[in-house]
Amino acid sequence: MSSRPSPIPTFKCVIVGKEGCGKSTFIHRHLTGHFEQKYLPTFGITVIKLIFPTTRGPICFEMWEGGKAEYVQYRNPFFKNVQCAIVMFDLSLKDPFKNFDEYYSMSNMLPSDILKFVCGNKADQELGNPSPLPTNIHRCTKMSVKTNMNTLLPFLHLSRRIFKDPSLEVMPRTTLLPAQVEPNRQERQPEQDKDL
Ligand SMILES: Nc1nc2c(ncn2[C@@H]2O[C@H](COP(=O)(O)OP(=O)(O)O)[C@@H](O)[C@H]2O)c(=O)[nH]1
Ligand SMILES: [Mg+2]
Repeated sequence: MSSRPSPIPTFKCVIVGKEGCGKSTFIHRHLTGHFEQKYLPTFGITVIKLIFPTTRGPICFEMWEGGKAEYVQYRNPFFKNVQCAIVMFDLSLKDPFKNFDEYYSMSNMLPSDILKFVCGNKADQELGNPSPLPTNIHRCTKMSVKTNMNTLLPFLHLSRRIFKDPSLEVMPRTTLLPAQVEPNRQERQPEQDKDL
């Protein structure tokens, strides 16, 4: 009797925010564990699946990122069947929440019950006196993709809400990298022979 592994629960998650705020770098950080210093603007729509191990089993976030033109259009495939959203601001700007309504009100294009996580990236470069949070937003988590501060929190928060389990824990994806394998004795033999 063959037991097929059950499919990993997968959720479509859009990431929105002004160009240059760090959306691609955030996804790349989770994908590779590295910080990308170069700015490579996103054109069109990119979709990358990120699978995280959690205490409730693996969860997959299908991350949708659009270039500037993509997510401002109404009724486009970007927002179709979306289940959660990460709204990102750039704290290194003089006025990080300029155009706040533009990004936050994308919720008008999303179902009202969508799960959202709002974050301010580039906290490592935050200016001394940031502008206050707009009144219709209650919490904006500071993050730095560069220093890896709070980068797992969006997925922790969203997974806890999805599974309705406030004690759920998410492990970083890098723990999925294969463990370093010690070569067995036979494989080591030629190396040792050389020393004889
Ligand atoms: N200082 C700093 N720079 C960052 C951080 N996150 C991203 N960046 C830089 O911001 C630039 C734009 O990032 P990118 O992810 O392409 O922005 P996107 O247009 O929102 O996708 C790149 O040069 C990144 O290296 C961060 O946390 N701190
Ligand atoms: Mg990008």
